[in-house]
Order: sequence, then structure tokens, then C-alpha cells
Amino acid sequence: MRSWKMQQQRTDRIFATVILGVAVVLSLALASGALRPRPVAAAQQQSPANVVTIDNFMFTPMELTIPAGATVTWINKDDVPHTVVSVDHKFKSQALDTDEKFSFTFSDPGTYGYFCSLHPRMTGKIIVNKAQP
Ligand SMILES: [Cu+2]
Repeated sequence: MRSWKMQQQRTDRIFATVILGVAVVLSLALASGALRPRPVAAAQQQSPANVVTIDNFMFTPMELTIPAGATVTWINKDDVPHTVVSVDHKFKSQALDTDEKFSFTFSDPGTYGYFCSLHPRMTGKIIVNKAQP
């Protein structure tokens, strides 16, 4: 009986230590979350879903689906200039230097292939769905 009680006390002590540990971790997480600025608000100001990054001689994402009326922005993150040119001559950017942007608003549903006229093997596609009612 005595050894069971000792065992029980030890279990209680371990349990208390675990609870304390969890409480410390939780309060630290709460404190750091409260002090840090919220990146969520900044992300909501612009819609990052409609951005195509040009990097390492590639359009990323290569295929982007948007609702009609949405604007797509391309940003050149490469050290060399690139262009964004519609296969069907619907849009055409100037040569974009590093960090320069080009935007186009897609009013009509359809599939819009495009490429870089300086490196024609760089291709991408914008798929425009009907606007949500
Ligand atoms: Cu290019």
C-alpha cells in the first residue's frame, strides 16, 4: 500500500510538471503573437493569388485561374529583362527589368496563352472563368 502511494505521488508530480510546461509554452505563444505585427492584414490588402512571378526564366504559376474582371500582375524577379506577350495579341508588356511589374485586367472568360518574346520558350497561361454572381 505504501509503495502504491509513493507511485501515485510521483505520477502527480510528473502531471503537475507537464501542466506547468504547457502553461508556460501557451503563455509564451500568446505573448509573442500579441507583440508581433499581423502579416495577415498586409496580405489582404493586395490579392497575392493574382500575381505571376517571373523567376529563373519561368512564369510561376505557369497556369493561373481567375474570375472575369480580375487583374493579373506579373513581377520580374530575374536579373535579366523579360516580357509578357499574349499569343493572341490581347496584351503585351514592355521589357520588364528586375522588380518591374506589368498588369492586365481580363474582362472576358477564356484561355489566354502568353510567352516572353525575349525567351520564347518561357510560356504561361491565364484561364479566366465567368465572374462569380
Ligand atoms: Cu524572358
